[in-house]
Order: sequence, then structure tokens, then C-alpha cells
Amino acid sequence: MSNEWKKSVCPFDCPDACGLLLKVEGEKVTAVKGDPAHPYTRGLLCPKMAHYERSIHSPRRLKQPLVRTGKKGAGEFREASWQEAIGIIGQRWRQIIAEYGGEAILPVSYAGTMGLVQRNAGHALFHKLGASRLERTLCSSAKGYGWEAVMGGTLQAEPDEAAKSDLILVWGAHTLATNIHFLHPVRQAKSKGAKVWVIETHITETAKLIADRTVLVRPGTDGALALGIMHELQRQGLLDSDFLHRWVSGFERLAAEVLPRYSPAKVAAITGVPATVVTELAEAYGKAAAPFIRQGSGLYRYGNGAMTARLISCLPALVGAYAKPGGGTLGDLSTGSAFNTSMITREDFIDKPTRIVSINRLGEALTGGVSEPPIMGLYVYHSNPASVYPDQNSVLRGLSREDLFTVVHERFMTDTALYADIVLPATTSAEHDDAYRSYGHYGLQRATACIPPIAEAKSNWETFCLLAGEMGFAEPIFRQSAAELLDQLFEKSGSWLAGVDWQKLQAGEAVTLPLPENYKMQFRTASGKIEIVNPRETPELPDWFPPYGGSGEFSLMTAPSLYSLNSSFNESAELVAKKGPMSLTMNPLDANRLVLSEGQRVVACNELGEVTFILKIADSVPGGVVVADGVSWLRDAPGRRTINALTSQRLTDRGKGSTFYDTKVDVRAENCC
Ligand SMILES: Nc1nc2c(c(=O)[nH]1)N[C@H]1C(S)=C(S)[C@@H](COP(=O)(O)OP(=O)(O)OC[C@H]3O[C@@H](n4cnc5c(=O)[nH]c(N)nc54)[C@H](O)[C@@H]3O)O[C@H]1N2
Ligand SMILES: Nc1nc2c(c(=O)[nH]1)N[C@H]1C(S)=C(S)[C@@H](COP(=O)(O)OP(=O)(O)OC[C@H]3O[C@@H](n4cnc5c(=O)[nH]c(N)nc54)[C@H](O)[C@@H]3O)O[C@H]1N2
Ligand code: SF4
Ligand SMILES: [Mo]
Repeated sequence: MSNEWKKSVCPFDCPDACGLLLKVEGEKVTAVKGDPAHPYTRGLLCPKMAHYERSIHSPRRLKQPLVRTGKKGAGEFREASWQEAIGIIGQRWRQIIAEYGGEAILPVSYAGTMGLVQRNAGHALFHKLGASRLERTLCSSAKGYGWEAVMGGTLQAEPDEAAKSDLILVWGAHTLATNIHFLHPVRQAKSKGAKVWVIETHITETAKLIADRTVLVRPGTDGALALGIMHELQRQGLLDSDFLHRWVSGFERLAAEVLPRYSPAKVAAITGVPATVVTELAEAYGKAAAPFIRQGSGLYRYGNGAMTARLISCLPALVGAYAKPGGGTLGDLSTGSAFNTSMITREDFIDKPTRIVSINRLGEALTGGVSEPPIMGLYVYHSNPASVYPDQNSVLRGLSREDLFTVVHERFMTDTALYADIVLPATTSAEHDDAYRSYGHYGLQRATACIPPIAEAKSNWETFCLLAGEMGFAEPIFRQSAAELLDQLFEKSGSWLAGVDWQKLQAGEAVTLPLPENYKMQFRTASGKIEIVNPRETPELPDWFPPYGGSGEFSLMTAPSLYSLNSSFNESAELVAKKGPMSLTMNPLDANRLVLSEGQRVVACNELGEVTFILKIADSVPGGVVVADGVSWLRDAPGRRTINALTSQRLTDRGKGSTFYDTKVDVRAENCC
């Protein structure tokens, strides 16, 4: 029996995209470790992936297609062959298209796998069907929008730059849980004397681990804090005037029209950050030789998220940080332009433009909130809407519709799969071919299947090829393998990709997209300058305005858990046990006032729903804030609902993003009133 360590890549939606080594014995993966040869992840794995082999070979894996026999959501199914399941889907789709037109079918997918082929696998088929299109703005589109409004397509700092910084602001990022490898450059910088400030809504485990200073802001007020820092940089004479003069447009107008309104006292009143701390933070930022800002996504999931991103993107410009080795900012890297993914997504298959449905409003769309035709067919792959999309009650109402034909392609029986008419079993990354880029570093790596599919599981790509055959589509793309598609993708992509070490890439080793010299200073904007004033935006100048808020007493933080990734890894009893029961953490003074005690069942509620949690009390959480630990499956919920029964379908100011954190709740004992 062969027994070797094979290179692979972590497929999950995490900025780190770790290099993996999978120990393969016969047809089994028996162990997993980090690949020490990976230039950025350097052999370290997070706790979620330490036993990936147990997910791959979990007894809970879906093994064959299933056909619903009970009520929607009851989880009653019979086994079926692939041939039967594909036949049923084809027959129902043909009926729906005949009666309502192609737009009555909606594909729903997000980021269960980040692979270039498997993630984008459905687009070609759904374009051929004339289906509605999904606007995939669930994660951090407001953050991207705000960056682009100021910086255009400028490349962001690669993470290891932070090692050369003397001041790192970790701004709304739970790095220990969500981006563990960024701790490496942080530690290197700290060993050379750098200071780390964490800007958060509560004292996270990340803050406890790395922060020299922790600044707690009122949720959704970071834009005002950024303006306060800018006000103080100007007042204290810490601006880089040469840089501003040469590379920035609009600072004079910002200084004249906006900054006077953001004195430290005013900013303290908005943000809750003491005026003296605003002054000290500005002083530290302005005096640092090379300040670096690591932006998470939490602070942008608010009604004012895109504007917050615009404001924070301006900060480095005021002190010329983009010009300094170790300075600048890293939010999300958009390396997508390196790849000609239209070869896979095949927009050219769209006959006439079809309806676009927001992922953040799936609940509304499934319950009548769309123009004609109604959505009658739903195809969900590598996503778990019932758990992770906002307004769970609305999503579940939609999924419960007896007249909605739902197909779910999954690795496990998720909350969403329970509502399917047809469940199809999916492969894990160990069983299919793909290539992975990252949104947290400039690496790229190809991974080849290490073991055959478990039972009857099929990859996304194979499944869509079968469906294309069933629907009679003869385009050559539907007869190609994922490996062939990857070969073509690499061959036909642009000049950026041409710069990588080709042999290494094809051999499955990690490569890095080459960065031009002085890349942070090549401003890819319309004017070639950093656009603090942007004539294409309304308002032209960035300013702060409040988030949506709501009538509840507490701001609800839906903080990422160390032991799950969105809803993934909840299939593991071991990781769920490590996470512990679904908890809500509250400040001791608030708990006293509400006469609530540690360990009791409490209900958080607002106009959208009610969720039962087990109460934890800790002074790491300030008054007026409550913190929930990640996303759980309904099965593990002490009440009938999980966190997203409280979050809303409202969109961000720009970028059509989600507003998960812009959520207010009241909290009471479960058995009262
Ligand atoms: N373990 C684990 N890793 C993950 C994930 C996971 O669920 N678990 N999810 C993955 C995905 S899809 C993503 S997009 C990334 C996200 O990674 P992050 O950006 O780190 O996570 P976020 O959920 O966006 O929130 C980060 C922090 O923002 C804080 N925050 C919330 N509101 C505000 C605010 O108004 N101001 C400030 N300053 N801070 C605020 C929250 O308290 C939280 O600690 O992580 C990825 N990695
Ligand atoms: N309350 C709250 N909600 C959130 C967030 C939050 O911070 N708070 N975070 C949001 C963010 S940032 C994001 S990005 C979204 C993530 O939302 P999703 O992308 O839907 O992520 P997951 O919930 O992890 O679900 C992915 C599913 O894909 C399946 N899967 C994995 N690989 C494959 C494959 O190759 N093929 C198929 N067919 N299936 C596969 C997994 O088993 C898993 O059930 O959630 C969002 N929801
Ligand atoms: S989830 Fe992130 S940190 Fe963990 S192994 Fe995957 S890429 Fe690495
Ligand atoms: Mo995300």
C-alpha cells in the first residue's frame, strides 16, 4: 500500500490559503500537516484543519444522492442513483422553464470552496439555462468598494511587509481566529520593538495576545475615529506635506470642509473613545516610521461600511505610509485580475441579460420579494444559506415553500440540505482537482486529487457537466475535466500570471504572483493620484454618518469562532465541543442590572426573531455590547434558531454588502415574559 505525503491546499474561505501535506495510505487520508515549504503559511495549521482527515472520512459525509420523502425540513429522504437524481432535476427544470422561463431558476453559491474551478463551476450551465444571476456580495464588498473609491485598483501591501513596520493597527480583525498566519509578521515586528494597537468593539483573544493598546469603539463608528485621527494629524503637524502635494488629490478640501467637525472631543462623543486616546493614537500613527493597518471585515458590515472603508483608506496617505517599506494597509487582496476566469464563468453564454438577485436578500427573493417570475427552482452548492445568510426566519420561510424545487449539493447534511428536494453528495478538496489564490497573500497553488471520491460523491464541476448533458448542452467546455480547464486557464491568463514559476505551479508547489517594484505607489486610479476627493462619488468627500442601528439595547457582535469557519466545521462533534454551547457574552454590570447570571439560558430578540443562548459574563465586553461565538447549526441551538435569525437583509451604503454586525437586540431570561 502506498504511503506518502502529498501536497494540497486548504480550500476554505480564509485569507491564509495554507499549503497542506496530506498523508495518503491507500485510498485514505490518514493525517494532515502544514507544508513547511509554503512561503507564507510555513507549516502552521489552525485548530480547525489539524484533523482535516476526520472531515474527509467523517461518517457524516453524504454518500449518495437523496430524494425527499417527508415534509420540507424534516430530513426524510430515500436513496437514489445519480442517474435518477439528475433525471428528476432535468425534468423539473424543463417544467419550470416552460411555465415560468429560465429566470425562475436561481443558483445560490458562495465560498464553501475557494478553488478557481469548483467555486465558479455552475456559472456556465446557469447562463445557458437563462437562469437568474446571484449578486455574491455576502462578505466584504463594501470594504472593497471603499478602497476602490480612494485607491482604485492599486495593489495592497503583502502581509509580510508588516514585519518591517514599527506600528501595526489591527482594525476590526480577529486575527487569532481568522488569519492566524498574520501573527507571524506581527511577532517579527514586535520583536524589533513595534507597537500593536487593536481597534475593536470588545477585548478579543487577539487583543489579549498581541495588543500593546486596545481601543474600544462603539460599533459602526470607526469612520469617525479615522476622521479624528486625521484632524489630530493636522493639528499636531504630523502630515507628510510633500507626499500629499505630489500624490494625493483633495486633502485641502477635506481639511477645510470636513476635519474641523471632528475634534477629539466630538469624536469621543460619537465613538466612546476618550479624547486623549484619539490624540495619542494620532500621535503614534503620525510619528511612526512605517505604520501598517491590517483591516478586518467586521467594521465594514454596517450601513455605513463603504464610507468607513473610504475613510480608513485615506489615513496612510496623510502620513505618506504607502511610500515606506513596512507601511501601508492590507484589507483584502484582489488577485482575481491575474486570471482569465471568464473562461470558466462563460458570460458569453448569456443570451440576454437576466435578473440579478442579491445574496443578502435571498429570504425576500424566495418569499415573493422579486419581480416576475417567482423563484421556483433553487440550486445551492458550496453554501449554507439557512445558517449563514441574514434574516434566517425569512430564508427558512422561503426554503419551506412546498412549490419551490430545491437541489443542494453538499458534503454534509447541513441546515439547508434538510430543506432540499434532491441532495447530491459533494467531494472534499482531497478528492478533486483545483487551484487556489488567496485574499490575504499573493500566493497561488494547484492541488490534485489525492484520493478517489468517497462513496458516490462528485465534484461541483463533474456535477454541472452531468446536468449540462441532461439539459442537452453540447458546448465543448462541458466535456472537459477540471484539470484541463486549469491548464487552459493558466495558459490563457494575462501577463501577471506569466511571471510566476511555471514549473513549480504545475508541479503543485506554492508560487507567488510577482509584485512590481514599488507596487504600493503605483496608484491605479482615474487621476493617477490617491483620490480623497472623488468626483464620481456622492458625496465627493468622505465623511462619517451613523450606521442603521435599531431600537434594541445591545449591539450584537457575531464574532468568528476559533473552531468553525462560517458554518463549516460544525459537522465535527469534536470542534463543536471545543466551541462549547451557543453562548452570548455580556458585561457584568449589564448582567447585574438585568438580573441575569452566568450559564443561564437567555433570549436575544429584535423585530426579526429570537435566539436562545447560554449566557457568559465577562468584562472583556463593554456595556451595551453582546458577543456571540460564530455561526452554529440549528441542531446545536438550544432554541430553534441561530445567530442569523437576528441579522437583517439591509445592504451597506455602497457595494451592496451584508450588514451582519449592524444589529441591535434586547436580552432577557428565557423563561421570563
Ligand atoms: N476561525 C474562523 N476563521 C475565519 C472565519 C470564521 O468564521 N472563523 N471566517 C472567514 C471569512 S469568510 C472571513 S470574511 C474572514 C473575516 O475575518 P475578520 O475580518 O477577522 O472577521 P470579521 O467577522 O469580519 O470581524 C472581525 C472583528 O471585527 C470586530 N468588529 C465588529 N464590528 C466592529 C466595529 O464597528 N468596529 C471595529 N473596530 N471592530 C468591529 C468584531 O468584534 C470581530 O472581532 O475570516 C475568515 N476566517
Ligand atoms: N452572523 C454571521 N453570519 C455570517 C458571517 C458572520 O460573521 N456572522 N460571515 C459571513 C461571511 S464573511 C461569509 S463569507 C459567509 C460564508 O457563507 P458560505 O460560503 O455559505 O460558507 P459556509 O457556511 O461555511 O458553507 C459552505 C458549505 O459549503 C460546503 N462545501 C465545501 N466544499 C464544497 C465543495 O467542494 N462542493 C460543494 N458542493 N460543497 C462544498 C461545506 O460543507 C459548507 O456546508 O457567511 C456569512 N455569514
Ligand atoms: S482555515 Fe485558514 S488557517 Fe486554517 S488551515 Fe485553512 S487556510 Fe490555514
Ligand atoms: Mo467572508
